[in-house]
Amino acid sequence: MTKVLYNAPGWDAAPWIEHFRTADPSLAVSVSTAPADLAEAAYAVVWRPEAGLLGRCPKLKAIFNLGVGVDSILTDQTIPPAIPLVRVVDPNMTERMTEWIVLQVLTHHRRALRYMEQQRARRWHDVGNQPAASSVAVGLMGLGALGSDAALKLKTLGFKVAGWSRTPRSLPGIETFHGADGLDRFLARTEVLVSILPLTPETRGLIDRRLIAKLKRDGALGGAYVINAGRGGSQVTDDILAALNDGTLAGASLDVFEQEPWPAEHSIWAHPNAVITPHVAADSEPAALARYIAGQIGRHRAGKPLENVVDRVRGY
Ligand code: NDP
Ligand code: OXD
Repeated sequence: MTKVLYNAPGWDAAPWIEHFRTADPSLAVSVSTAPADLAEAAYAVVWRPEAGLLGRCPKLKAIFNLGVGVDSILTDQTIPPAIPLVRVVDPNMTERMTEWIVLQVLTHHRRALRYMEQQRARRWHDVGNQPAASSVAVGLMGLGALGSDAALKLKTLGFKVAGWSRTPRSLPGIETFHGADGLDRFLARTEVLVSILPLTPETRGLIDRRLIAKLKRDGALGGAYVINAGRGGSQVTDDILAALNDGTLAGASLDVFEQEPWPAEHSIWAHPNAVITPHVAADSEPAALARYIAGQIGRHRAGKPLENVVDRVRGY
């Protein structure tokens, strides 16, 4: 049996353990953090693990994140740098994220918030200005596993799609920009900004008042919109709220926040042009991710290289 430590504070361990058993019965997955169990763990499967825990597992060969973003693990200085950290790249996760992003883009494009409000007031009124998707410029910050899938599906719906990444990327039918030099040109052509960036020192606080002011406000939609499903640390929520209040932004959809749960007393919850969801854009599904991780452990035991290993210097 191969000993695997499971640590995901706040999550129900039972379905994960059951799906790991189904995916590979030779994996003995345990939640025990007793010193004797930590001493024998060969692999760890974790989501926002207890600080310092992984540093107490001397036989660890690899760490598997049970979600995509690894920012909360990279802050733990006790993890030996030589242990590979693997992130999730799986169609199950990618498709969920694309659903959320497309839902938010269409919500603002088709004025769904206005129509829902009118429905509650039993008001029959065409709010007008229904531009074709082909005249609306959507821009994705982050063209990785998640951003590139959403970009291509938004393109299929007809939107004018562009993407911005750290290094040059090329995707069919998508205008691409990269690096600090490409950012202003990317923002100037973008009406609906979608961020699906990892949280790194470079992306922290990026979506602030100055960046928002650079978005295109005279496009087909007649205003600018911000959608963020990457990490809350990349946005300044108070700046987004101020921009919604003064009209610099016509709408926003936020799934992630600097602090989670986001405080109930913050005014953005009640803003009529904001959609707030509680970090649920793409949930980790135990069956799919246990299959993915068990497959990776199988590769590793067979002497093959692990896939989707995080570059700790780059931070994602
Ligand atoms: P990837 O690592 O595949 O892609 C990251 C993308 O961001 C790459 O295109 C990368 O550029 C770009 N990027 C990173 N740093 C910069 C920078 N400084 N400037 C410009 N571009 C940058 O990640 P995924 O697509 O798999 O996931 C992205 C993030 O989504 C996760 O890190 C996580 O935070 C978030 N997430 C949120 C979920 C939710 O439910 N809200 C669920 C799952 C993920 P390059 O291509 O040049 O490397
Ligand atoms: C994340 C995730 O990285 O839910 O946010 O996977």
